[in-house]
Amino acid sequence: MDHQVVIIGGGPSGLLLSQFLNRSGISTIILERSSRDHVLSRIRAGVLEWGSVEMLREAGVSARLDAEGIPHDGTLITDGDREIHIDFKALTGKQVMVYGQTEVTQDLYQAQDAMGTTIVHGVEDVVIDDLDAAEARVSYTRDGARHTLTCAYVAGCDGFHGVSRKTIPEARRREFERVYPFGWLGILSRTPPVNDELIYANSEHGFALASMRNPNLVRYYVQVPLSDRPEDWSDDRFWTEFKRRIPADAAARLVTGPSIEKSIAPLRSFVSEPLRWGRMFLVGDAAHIVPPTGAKGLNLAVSDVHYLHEALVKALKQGDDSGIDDYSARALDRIWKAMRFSWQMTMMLHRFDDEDGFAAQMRRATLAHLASSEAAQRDLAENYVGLPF
Ligand code: RFL
Ligand code: PHB
Repeated sequence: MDHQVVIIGGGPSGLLLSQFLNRSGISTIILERSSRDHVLSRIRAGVLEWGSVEMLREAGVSARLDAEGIPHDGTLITDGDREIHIDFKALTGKQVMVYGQTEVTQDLYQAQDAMGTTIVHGVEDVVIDDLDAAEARVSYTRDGARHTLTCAYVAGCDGFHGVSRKTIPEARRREFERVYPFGWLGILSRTPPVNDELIYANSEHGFALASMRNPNLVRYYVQVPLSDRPEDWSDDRFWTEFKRRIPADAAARLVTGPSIEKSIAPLRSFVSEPLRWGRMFLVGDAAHIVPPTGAKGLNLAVSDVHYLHEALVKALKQGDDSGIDDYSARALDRIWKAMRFSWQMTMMLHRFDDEDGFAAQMRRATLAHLASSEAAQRDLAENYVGLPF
């Protein structure tokens, strides 16, 4: 057998799984379609649950995270000029950490290099076979040559558009999906954050989010129609729209500047079951997508890795298959709770152009209840800081 575990995809899921497995003495190879520079150029997530921070510490990749990450004790949810402060620390005793996915990925690549693990970039046409045989087979093309590897297990960490999930016969997969009628336009700008904490803003003009990466780099978003393209949004148009959606006191102190990145992401909820198919396991975005409103995508990838690492160590080191038999059910239990939370946050905070009067009143009442009920705030805080693994 060439490797104990072949990992398809070198994003956060694949890298973190490889990091844990190699530290446990299990041999891996990562097959990644893109270049390292391309993987590191994706902006994406910004908020880590404390459980994710602890996982990264356990993986030995937290030196920079501990030095440069910004712990947040709470967040602001706003509805026009009404401000609802959700105090995570007081309500749950926990915090979250603001630290970009790009940084997490960079730290993981560096740690993998230091350990001397194998990461092959530029692979094409990955085909996964023999998942019900004694050894699984993974073939791929690189620089025009075809290669085949044998392994005990395959980890499908290749994101929503990867090949792993599609290797499971369609008739044996169950997919659940909700596509939302809008996207998020995000910009990065070298300006100071408008607020110490994130602002999730509902307004009559639609949703906006004020996030950050460091004291002089912000990540701001506005809800846009799915038909919009980044070229439709000049910086001026973005700032004008963003200001209209956040509370007036925040808009008055907002510092604007040129954007250094601008992109649009559609919003989707998606789960594919099961997460195990013979010798293959799905991890992270390969199996599930959440709308970014709850900041759960990367954090779910981390909890999947937690469950799968534990299961693979049991199977490969102790000959005990109970962990791999339970992986799908165990991970899905937590995934569905995060799905529910992300859906609820998305429904509560966005403008739905086609919504009827009743739906609009439900959204208003949800926000009014959140403003006046500590129990509702605690429920939100408990989910936002992350449910236990
Ligand atoms: P990734 O990051 O998509 O990585 C998959 C990797 O697999 C490679 N690949 C293949 N390799 C070989 N063969 C193939 N056939 C392949 N097909 C694909 C790809 O090149 C890629 O490198 O999935 P992974 O590792 O599961 O990580 C998931 C996270 O990236 C994702 O959940 C988060 O970014 C989601 N997300 C957020 N999550 C949070 O926890 N907190 C946040 O604040 C947050 N904000 C966000 C987000 C995602 C966003 N977008 C753009 C979707 C904000 C946004 C705007
Ligand atoms: C981000 O900083 O990119 C970010 C933060 C919180 C979210 C989504 C994205 O809910």
